[in-house]
Amino acid sequence: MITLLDYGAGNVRSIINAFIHIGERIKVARGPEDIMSAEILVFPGVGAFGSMIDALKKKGFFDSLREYIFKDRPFLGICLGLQALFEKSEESPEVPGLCIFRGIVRRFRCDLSIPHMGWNGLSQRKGSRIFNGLRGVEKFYFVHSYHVDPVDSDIILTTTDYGYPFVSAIEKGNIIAVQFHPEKSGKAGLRILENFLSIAKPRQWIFKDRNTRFAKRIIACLDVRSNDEGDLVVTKGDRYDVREEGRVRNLGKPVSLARRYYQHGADEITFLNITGFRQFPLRDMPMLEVLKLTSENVFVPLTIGGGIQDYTDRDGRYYSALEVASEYFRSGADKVSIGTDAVKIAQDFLKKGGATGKSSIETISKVYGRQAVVVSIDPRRVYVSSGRESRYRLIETHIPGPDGERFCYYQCTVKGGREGRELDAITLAKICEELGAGEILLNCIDRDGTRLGYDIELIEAVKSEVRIPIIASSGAGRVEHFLEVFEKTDVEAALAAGIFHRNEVPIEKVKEYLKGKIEIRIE
Ligand code: 1PR
Repeated sequence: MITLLDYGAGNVRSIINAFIHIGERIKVARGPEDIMSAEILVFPGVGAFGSMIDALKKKGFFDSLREYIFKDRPFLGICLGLQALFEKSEESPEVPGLCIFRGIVRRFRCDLSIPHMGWNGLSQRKGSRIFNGLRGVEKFYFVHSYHVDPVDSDIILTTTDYGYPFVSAIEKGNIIAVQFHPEKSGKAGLRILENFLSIAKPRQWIFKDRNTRFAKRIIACLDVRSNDEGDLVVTKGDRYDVREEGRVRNLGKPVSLARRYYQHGADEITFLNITGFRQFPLRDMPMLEVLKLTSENVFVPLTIGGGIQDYTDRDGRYYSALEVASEYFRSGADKVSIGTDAVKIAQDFLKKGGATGKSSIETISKVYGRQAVVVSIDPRRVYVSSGRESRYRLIETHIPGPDGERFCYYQCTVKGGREGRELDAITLAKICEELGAGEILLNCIDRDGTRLGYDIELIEAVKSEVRIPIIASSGAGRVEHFLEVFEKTDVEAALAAGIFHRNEVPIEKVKEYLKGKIEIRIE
């Protein structure tokens, strides 16, 4: 029986599901006594270092966890569960860690996008049972802005390259801790969990010493809403219009499509509840159910968007965006995506001349970490006649407007493109980054569903202004479009919907085509 330490800050459902999937029984530690009586303890940390340590102390876990680990009892730490073992973190310098190992947790200092979010390899420094049965080509899912820097190099199990080599796993006696998320790393990650439990397995040297390479991600997006019969379906718009002959297009069921994409090698799945802005999303229980069911069998990151904002219900009860997001995380989401509310927040920011500390972006990223907050932008191209004087960020375009205009900006919209706002996409992205967003999902209404390829000008313009990862979205029609967006821009991920749903270009075909041209994850 595995005991899981849950201090209440994130998606522990995934790790529970992963262990259940490999046939293990798991119980959640309710108090310090459960830690001391554990046969095997798993600590999947998420969020920010300081709030994690505070939560461990408040719940009475801190001292028993130290005692358990000092006794060299079987332990697996994941992500912050690795970082917690060290003396302190640059993320919260005033908060001491568990001090099991000497060393500190440092913020990445490199020119690449931070967080380090996506699939990367491992390079072993010593043999370990946890790599038994792997081939050495596998990649694992990372999502973090800080990494450990141990004083004692003997504990280092693997390093990974991101700007420079950083320590991505440690092992000492019965203590193993990894920076990546095995529960989100597909079949290879499940194998690591199995190996961790097989104490008797021989030590293997699979990931030979070498530089690791960060992969570009291919993301499948499922726009979900109720159809005219009231069933929750995956739909797909043409420039955001999801109706055909007056009826909502039905392209399949969310859970089974997500499973199919996982099997086909999707690096991530995104669900967008596209009518979520209309009603209180927590009343929309089917979306929570979709997440719960999906996370039982899909072991790559799951993002959910739609309706994430503060809300007061008919009885006057107020729900914060943080509460809404928490419910999604508890149901299996790894990230939440904020659309309409992000535009409102950015407009308030400009009006008031700064942050309030109260917005959904700030409150959710403070508790769950910035990597858990995606901002979904729904921009529409607006042409202007001259490149001079504008309150919007203009782009000189190679695709002239109807009257030969050579300049345009990308207007932000809300409510699924139904209403435009006086704000451009570049300004929105920059403000959201400043407020704590960890990633931008960059759609484009003009390209959505057209199969004409991604809007490279839009993507380049936004990418050059922010440091957080960008997911290019809207317009993929052929495998070549994925290559184009990765060659012409520095985006970290490309998302598509229609071509996957209609099976016109399956994910395997995209990966087959990109293999050898672009670094990608191959299972
Ligand atoms: O505003 O916080 O409630 O979030 C609503 C979310 O739903 C937003 O992320 C918004 O992008 C999305 N949304 C709202 N209405 C629509 C619609 O289509 N009518 N979907 C919509 C937007 C855009 C992409 C799409 C790509 C790829 N979908 O996610 O999947 O364009 O499509 P393609 O590969 O077929 O071209 P809030």
